[in-house]
Amino acid sequence: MGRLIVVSNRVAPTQEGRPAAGGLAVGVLDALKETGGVWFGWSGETVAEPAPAVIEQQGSVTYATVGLTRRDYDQYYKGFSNTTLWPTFHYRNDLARYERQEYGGYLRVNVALARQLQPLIEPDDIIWVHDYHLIPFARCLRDLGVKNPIGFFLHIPLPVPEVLRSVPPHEELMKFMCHYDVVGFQTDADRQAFVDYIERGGHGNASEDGMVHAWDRFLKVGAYPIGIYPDAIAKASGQFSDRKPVRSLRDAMRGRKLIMSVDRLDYSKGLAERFQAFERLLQNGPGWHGRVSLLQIAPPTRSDVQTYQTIRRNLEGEAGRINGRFAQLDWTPIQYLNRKYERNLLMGLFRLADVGYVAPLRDGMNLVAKEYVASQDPDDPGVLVLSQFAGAAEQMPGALVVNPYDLNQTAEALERALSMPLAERRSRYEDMMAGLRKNNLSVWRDTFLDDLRSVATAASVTAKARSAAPAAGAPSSASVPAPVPSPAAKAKAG
Ligand code: GDG
Repeated sequence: MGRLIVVSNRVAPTQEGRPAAGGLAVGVLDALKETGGVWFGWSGETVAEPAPAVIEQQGSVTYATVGLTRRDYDQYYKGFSNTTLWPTFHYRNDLARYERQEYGGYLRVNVALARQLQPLIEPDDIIWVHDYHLIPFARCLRDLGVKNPIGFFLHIPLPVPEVLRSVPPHEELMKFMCHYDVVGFQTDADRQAFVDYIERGGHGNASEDGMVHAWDRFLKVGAYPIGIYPDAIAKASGQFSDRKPVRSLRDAMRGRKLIMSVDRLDYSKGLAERFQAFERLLQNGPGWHGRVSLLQIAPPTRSDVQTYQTIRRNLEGEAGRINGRFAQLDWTPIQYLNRKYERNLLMGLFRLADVGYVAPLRDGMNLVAKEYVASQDPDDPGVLVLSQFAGAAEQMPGALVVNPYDLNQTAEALERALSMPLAERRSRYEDMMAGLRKNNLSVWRDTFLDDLRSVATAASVTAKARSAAPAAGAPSSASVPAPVPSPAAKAKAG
């Protein structure tokens, strides 16, 4: 088996060989260790001049990181990736801005990163590219003559074609996607959005086995919902439930109920609506005054992007207003904390919470929903209230699913969760844990990589059959993906 090369915008910072724990980091690092390989991407540093990749070997894994110049960072990362693609893909066209120059920077950085990776690629490697920052990456590698199998996974939603078309270079971006051998989405709805774009735009068609033929390319397209390791999280939450910060919070609650949310501070997470639905609970149910608190942990991200500064100010205003309206001398309804906590401690805090409140306005998957459930005490589990617009809603039948724009419905779900009898809580928890175990993080990774390997094998078998018997007997392209020459090879052939 060849090595795995993972490419992501950020390479998770390593600490004695262990990256910061998050879905992508944990999942891909395991696979990298098994097969050996390379993790390539931005170091997170801005540099005065572009420089060759910094290579660091840890066991069988090579970390290769590069810095970005200020201009690259502004145009590629802050600009097109996070001010055009991120808001639009989360259905916030109102917050999106498109600048042609920034798109130019996005393409330039993709080309530059591909050039830096290319010398590290060996013939048997397979390459797995992650997320919206790197949509053109396969095309850039193909232009450099790279023939290895290349897969792409989009961690965020793909919007329906009508919304996607508001990004001016939408067609070029979708064409770039077709240069991958396998394209993976979080949910079936995202996969369908891609197929609709291709088919309704007259760019190609999809067959039932998940193969898409578009712009002279064949690729496999599928839904690969990202998971977690629920048993590892359950263990950590049990161990941390007695740590001092968790004990202090338990003592401070003095028997009150706790609703808990953890999100990066991002407008896609619907934090203002979340506060307002909690306000509605207090407004409609005076019996809850002094008996329930909302703990919102929201570490700031992308704080140099204007819209993130605005949302931060708004939320501070909302939390202050609601607390001002309802607080009593010995009770603060909303505890809003703008800081990051250690991961295992978060899991311990989740275990203490009666309700996990996960209400994004749009989310590719949302790992917090899964982590909250996995952290629960099986004998006395809490209840998950989950937005219908999180990818996780397709997978978590035991959650109370809400429309986060409907404040009354969300407030009613919170009330129901806070009052739910133990037997129902247990049964919902068990259903969800079974699903989390069945579709854990290894399943996500292995299903994707198996598909990438088999599409690549099918393509190479077809190529060999064609070169052995070019006139007759080659399998039909309807059943076996045809190898498609890279743009570089096409140019040579033409
Ligand atoms: C993207 C997609 C998709 C949060 N606060 C702290 C902390 N976290 C951890 C959580 C969780 C992760 O960060 C957040 O993951 P999410 O899935 O909830 O959301 P995004 O960051 O937007 O991730 C998303 C994901 O990619 C994976 O494909 O699910 O839809 O948007 O693991 O626990 N971790 C620590 N301290 C914190 O304060 N240590």
